[in-house]
Amino acid sequence: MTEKPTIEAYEGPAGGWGSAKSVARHVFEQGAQRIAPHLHQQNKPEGFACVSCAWAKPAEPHPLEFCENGLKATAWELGTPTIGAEFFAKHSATELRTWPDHDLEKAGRLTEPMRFDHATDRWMPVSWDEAFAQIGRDLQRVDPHRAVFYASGRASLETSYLYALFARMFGSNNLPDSSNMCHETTSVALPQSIGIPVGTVRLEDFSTTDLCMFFGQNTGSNSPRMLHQLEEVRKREIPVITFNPLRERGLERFTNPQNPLQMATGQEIEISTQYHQVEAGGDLAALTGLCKSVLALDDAAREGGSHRVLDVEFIARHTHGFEALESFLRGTAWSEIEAKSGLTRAAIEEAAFVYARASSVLAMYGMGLTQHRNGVATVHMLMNLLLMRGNIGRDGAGICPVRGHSNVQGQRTVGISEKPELVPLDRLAEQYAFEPPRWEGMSTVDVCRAVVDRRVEAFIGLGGNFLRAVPETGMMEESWPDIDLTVQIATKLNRTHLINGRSAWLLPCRGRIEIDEQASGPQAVTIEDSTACIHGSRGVAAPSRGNLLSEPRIVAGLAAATLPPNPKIDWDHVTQDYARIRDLIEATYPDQFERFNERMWTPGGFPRPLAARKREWNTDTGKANFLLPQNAGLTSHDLDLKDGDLRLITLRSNDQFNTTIYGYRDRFRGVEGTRMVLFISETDMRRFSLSEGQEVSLVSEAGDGIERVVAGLRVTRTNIPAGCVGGYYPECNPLMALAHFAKESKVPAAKSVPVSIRI
Ligand SMILES: Nc1nc2c(c(=O)[nH]1)N[C@H]1C(S)=C(S)[C@@H](COP(=O)(O)OP(=O)(O)OC[C@H]3O[C@@H](n4cnc5c(=O)[nH]c(N)nc54)[C@H](O)[C@@H]3O)O[C@H]1N2
Ligand SMILES: Nc1nc2c(c(=O)[nH]1)N[C@H]1C(S)=C(S)[C@@H](COP(=O)(O)OP(=O)(O)OC[C@H]3O[C@@H](n4cnc5c(=O)[nH]c(N)nc54)[C@H](O)[C@@H]3O)O[C@H]1N2
Ligand SMILES: [Mo]
Repeated sequence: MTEKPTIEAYEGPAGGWGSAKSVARHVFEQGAQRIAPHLHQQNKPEGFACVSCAWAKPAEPHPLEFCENGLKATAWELGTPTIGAEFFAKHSATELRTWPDHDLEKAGRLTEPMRFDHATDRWMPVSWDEAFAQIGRDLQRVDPHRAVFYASGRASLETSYLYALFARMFGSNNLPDSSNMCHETTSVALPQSIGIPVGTVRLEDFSTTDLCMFFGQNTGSNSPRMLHQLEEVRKREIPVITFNPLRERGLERFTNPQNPLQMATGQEIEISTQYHQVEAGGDLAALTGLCKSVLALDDAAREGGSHRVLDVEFIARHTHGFEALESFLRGTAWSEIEAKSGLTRAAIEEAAFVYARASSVLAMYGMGLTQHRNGVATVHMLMNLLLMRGNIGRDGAGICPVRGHSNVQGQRTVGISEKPELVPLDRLAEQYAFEPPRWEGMSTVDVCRAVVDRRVEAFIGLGGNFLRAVPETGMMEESWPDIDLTVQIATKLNRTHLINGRSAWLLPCRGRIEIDEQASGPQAVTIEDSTACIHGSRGVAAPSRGNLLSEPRIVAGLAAATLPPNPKIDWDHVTQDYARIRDLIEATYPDQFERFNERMWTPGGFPRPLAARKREWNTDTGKANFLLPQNAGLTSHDLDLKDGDLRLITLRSNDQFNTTIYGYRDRFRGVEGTRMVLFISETDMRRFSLSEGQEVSLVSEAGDGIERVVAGLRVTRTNIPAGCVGGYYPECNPLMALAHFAKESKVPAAKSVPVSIRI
């Protein structure tokens, strides 16, 4: 299956020839004929929105507005292999469970709706009518409190809106989505700080900013098109400061594969001008140190009679809580900041000095902040840093949570949320003449807990690989077969489809890149990017072989079969022409989606109105709030480790999209042919007497007496702070205890899993 693993330092830049080669290989392996003609239509105003990351798509796109990983995603969706009745007659679920994630998806696109036959341990083809009718009958027997409507962030605004409506008409607010494992920390923290749940940065801000800061976001692998903006920023000699335990290549240097001169000459652009290898979970302390330094610089300016460093006018007019922050900062000792961040005072002051001199600052962050116990407090502290100098609501400044899936932000915008207070329920009640449920639904970790406690009767999955993506995968797989009804809407086979409820269905859908022909003609859909701009996306490739339906049709089919007829919505009619769904969205959210159908093809997308961009604050105080950590500890993990324990960061490689494993080449980290590695510092190798290449196990140290082990990890010497180790997600997910999540947002704390090494 895999070649002999090799691990050696990668000397090249991000992008460059390595990226070009990697792309060519994926296009070739997946079937070049079907893919190549469509590459130039990726992220173009009239083309399709990439199915990989959520980064913004510019109004004036580059000739080829895509990246290595976007191409892999396109190739993976459009690849020619398919799997149908023959494949499933040959392979039982028990057998397929022994296949690695990579091989399962690589087998090809699903081709027909299927029902799982427990007697023969196999998926069996059924008709769509039969599937809808039986699922509808099964669902009607389920208590809405015990039904879960999960979504992974790729589905369009149209699909997502219908899906949320279906769940609520069924009587359930159990609408968790992948952002519960991802940027939910942002969605909780930012409304408290600045009154909106999303970032304020737009693409144009990169042309006027004076400083870019990165906290725990791996641009080169996970949002590589942002390297275009960073290239431009660096050409203007704007500094970039990074906080990350690992030296991520895409944040160090970059060669633009679309720039012939750079490619020919091997010219590299330095990205980060300062790189701070903070400890895993050390950002809350590091940010506290940054804020403390800014205060000290302001003290010095005041004493010296020079220009203030704090934006006193902004603080007075627009904020609340500065005095409390000030006394917190003055009362926090540098010794504590240094101990908890793993950085020296001098290093933090060096970053603060550049920050204090920049007039407009952009702060980007990702899972390195959100997937921690104190993630919410950390995002608050980052916001505090920006607010101190009024770095919000003006050009070139703002906060930029870099989102994951291509429409994960949009799903929340159109009602996929377990939190009823975030959804305009009264308006829905009026629009569709029904009484929506008002109770608080389950988040992803709540669902996991409920599955383990046998409190879930039905699980519908709109995309995703739930059982691989969540924590506590061992216990989850054990409990899952006790669910009465499991339905998965998917493009490709994954492990979640091999562990099934009593009545189990697998419904294959078309992908966004494929032409979607309905009664009124070919359809387009819309998505929202990380900068809150809404884009149209039109399928361009012939649909994959087989008996596939589009996602809106599948959701409509399920809804029509399950719900009593409602004169206010004709599920079949609205999915004959998706413009009708957009009209419904506009009727529910008139401020956000004004003239939706007309504006959806605006080049660069049309921006949603965001109050904080105008310095209007929809918070409890009517101001932007400076907020302090609620508990005394200054770390993002707040779990004390026993001597000898380590903090495990679970990581994405450059050859995967979440649980979709494209291959075994993590080029930037020099790992090839395996994913079973343990990234560890030289210091810890000596401390535990380990040698390079040795195989060890990791044991979870969650302190609850449950034994969780991942074996067969190759010791790999890495430039990472002592005390922290790294391993790949999802291979390391069995180590994550369900109870170990961000306190206020319930995002699993995947970046600080307490572990020990067993030899
Ligand atoms: N190609 C590709 N693109 C993707 C994805 C993919 O899997 N593949 N996934 C998509 C999804 S759903 C998401 S959510 C995003 C995820 O994109 P990112 O937010 O970049 O998430 P990760 O790669 O999990 O980790 C980000 C970085 O956090 C650093 N880190 C870990 N712990 C800490 C810490 O305590 N402090 C700091 N400062 N840094 C830390 C890690 O070293 C890593 O560089 O990407 C999206 N885009
Ligand atoms: N340890 C650890 N765990 C993590 C993370 C981490 O950093 N560390 N990250 C978390 C994060 S941020 C996220 S977002 C989750 C996500 O984790 P996943 O659940 O893996 O997310 P997806 O990439 O959506 O799921 C992949 C599956 O979606 C299906 N699919 C692909 N395209 C489509 C489509 O167009 N329509 C439909 N219906 N299905 C499709 C395919 O069947 C594919 O197998 O994992 C989380 N889990
Ligand atoms: Mo994500």
